Amino acid sequence: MFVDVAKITIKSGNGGDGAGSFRREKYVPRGGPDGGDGGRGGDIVFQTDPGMHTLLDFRYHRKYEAQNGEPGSGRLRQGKAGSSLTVKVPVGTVLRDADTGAMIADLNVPGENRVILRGGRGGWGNVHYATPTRQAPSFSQPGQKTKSYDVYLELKSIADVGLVGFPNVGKSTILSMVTAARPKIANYHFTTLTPNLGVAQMDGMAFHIADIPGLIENAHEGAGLGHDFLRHVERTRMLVHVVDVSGSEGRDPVEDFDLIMQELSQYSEKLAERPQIVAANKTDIPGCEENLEKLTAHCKEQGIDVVPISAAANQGLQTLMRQVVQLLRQLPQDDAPLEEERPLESLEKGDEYQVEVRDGTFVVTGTFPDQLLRAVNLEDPASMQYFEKRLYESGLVDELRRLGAQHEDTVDFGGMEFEFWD
Ligand SMILES: Nc1nc2c(ncn2[C@@H]2O[C@H](COP(=O)(O)OP(=O)(O)OP(=O)(O)O)[C@@H](O)[C@H]2O)c(=O)[nH]1
Ligand SMILES: [Mg+2]
Repeated sequence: MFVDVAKITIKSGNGGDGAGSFRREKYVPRGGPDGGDGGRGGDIVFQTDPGMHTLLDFRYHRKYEAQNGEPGSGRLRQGKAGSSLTVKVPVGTVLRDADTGAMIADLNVPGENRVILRGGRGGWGNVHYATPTRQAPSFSQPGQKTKSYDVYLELKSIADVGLVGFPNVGKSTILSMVTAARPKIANYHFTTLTPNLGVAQMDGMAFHIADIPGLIENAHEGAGLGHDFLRHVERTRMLVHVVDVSGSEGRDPVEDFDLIMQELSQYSEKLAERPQIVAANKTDIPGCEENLEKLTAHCKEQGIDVVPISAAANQGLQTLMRQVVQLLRQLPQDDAPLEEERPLESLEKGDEYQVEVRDGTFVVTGTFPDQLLRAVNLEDPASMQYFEKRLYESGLVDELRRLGAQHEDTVDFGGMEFEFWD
């Protein structure tokens, strides 16, 4: 089975808690605080592996969690950092946020490493909280707890050349003649159900060719198998558009050409504008001359070259491949991301907030409340003091005052309600 989409859950490691311990020495009844910091949690890293070609592994293994940082301990001992987890994916994998559909990363460079989620910060041990007035703070900071995210993986194969055309026109036959690939070939529609990839060599150049299932009218709306697989040619540098000029199925080659172009442009304008060469196939069948002439004239108007071939009889394939190489040599390698990348919430930036007044309640949203709430223990009075300190430091208290908040007004802080004391 060919798997080219998968959904997995990823989570970076929690930060380890800071320690709240006190020095113990002979003859010193109560030493100062000596609790060490917690270790930072491990990151989630994605790495492209040129040896991988499917997302099959992700069918069976769906949860990816990096290690948590260890808590700090007495005598200023720092907790061990959690190990990062590296997730290997095929080159050409696109990551999407399953909730929003936004593209997180387009991993199209072989061997690249990308940190997708950062581990949580380790909490501070109580040694950091020793102040002149609080010589023996019982408060230590919990490690930052990380969230887990559902992400989609989509594989967009990277090939230099994509074979497109109606079903049964001979796409797989071409691939089998010019590369070592052995795709299934048969005289019926939708013989090819999953993309095939092969490597061709010509004039000292090696390049990848992708053969996808045949397209039909309305493929862009999901008809046939077309739409799902167009993503495999989305990233190709050029197309070989295969047209059956024998008219064997009562079809008109010029109409076929136009219909496929329409499908391509409805899927993506960029794809339709990709440089292409038309392979007029099945020229061994008698009576195709008129069709060939019409198609050649039609394509010439659009500046597209037509190469007559017979894939089954191995005629014209060398000329076709030679023209492909000539075109490829002129085309730049384009590894720009397909869309704008939007990283998942960054744990480093936890200080953004917005305040809105709704029915007399001051509603605070953003990464600041989210992350502060995750880092404090609301039942511990010392932790609450720290919480309050952060509210002042962040400027939120001033902002609430500026917006007219008064003593005992209700504040909704990231979902938690409290009364404003001023
Ligand atoms: N006469 C003739 N038949 C050909 C030629 N090329 C391919 N065929 C035949 O056409 C049929 C379809 O070929 P395939 O290569 O499977 O076509 P395809 O475009 O990959 O088809 P799908 O995978 O269904 O989209 C097979 O029976 C081939 O033997 C050719 O040049 N001449
Ligand atoms: Mg095929």
